[in-house]
Amino acid sequence: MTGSTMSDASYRDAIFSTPLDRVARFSFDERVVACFPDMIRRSVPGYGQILGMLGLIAARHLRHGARVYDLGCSLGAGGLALAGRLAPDAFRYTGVDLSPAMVARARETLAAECPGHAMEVIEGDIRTLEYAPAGMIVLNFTLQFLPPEDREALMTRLFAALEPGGVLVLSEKIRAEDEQENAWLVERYHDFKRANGYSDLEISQKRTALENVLVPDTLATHHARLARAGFSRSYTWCQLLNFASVVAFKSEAFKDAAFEDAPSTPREA
Ligand code: GEK
Repeated sequence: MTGSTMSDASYRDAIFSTPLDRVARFSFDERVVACFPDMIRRSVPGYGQILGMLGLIAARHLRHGARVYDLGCSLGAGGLALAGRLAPDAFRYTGVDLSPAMVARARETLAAECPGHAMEVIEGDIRTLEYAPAGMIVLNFTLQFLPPEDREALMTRLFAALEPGGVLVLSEKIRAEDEQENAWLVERYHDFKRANGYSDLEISQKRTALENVLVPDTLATHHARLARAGFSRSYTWCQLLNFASVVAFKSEAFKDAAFEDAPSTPREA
């Protein structure tokens, strides 16, 4: 890793700063890629802390040399965070993203910033990807962009891909069950965005663009879905306003047919 960060090459997010006749659905295109590090840092409470914890969680739970999937990796910030904390032989990183513009920039960044680590980025849909066995799977603010009806099938496939003892980190924008609580969290979230330099116009136009594109679940829905997919335990380890991160474990003892069919990955001492 060098001392520089991705934000060096990033522009300030001004996508929704002027009034638009018709606010288009949000998409991860060239314009978003150009300002993405600035956008996500100013829009997602706890984003930097959650990235920082990925390395610490991996250091505790990842089998030495195992694969780490970063699904919806955008510009590869998860890979940078892991490479900043773990030795080159500690893991193999596979980032996956649907946006060609994101994938191109992620490949460039990871090659430049961590040339000694095994880092690959695949352009593809995380719903249909053929997964190899993995020790850790990260979904950092990605599941929320899948149609709700596709979420359970993905979790079941990810559980099958995880090695026994593997860990999944799921960070999401969430919705509170209680309407009043939810309204309070959303209002304070808008305060957070204002404090980070977004105008009321930007906040409301971005909200319109994300309507039906980003559909948040409640934490209860996430934990129940993880349990149905087979995860023995899941904990909410971080919540800041209406954003949270959950860690879920595939117990050591658990073996399922999908894993036994997969190529063997011997454990190291
Ligand atoms: C970070 N994790 O910086 N398949 C693959 N990628 C997808 C799919 C899909 N079906 N749907 C959406 N994406 C990153 C931030 S951003 C979160 C993740 C945000 C991708 C999409 O192209 C985008 O790059 C990413 O998921 C979501 O830690 O912008 O709020």
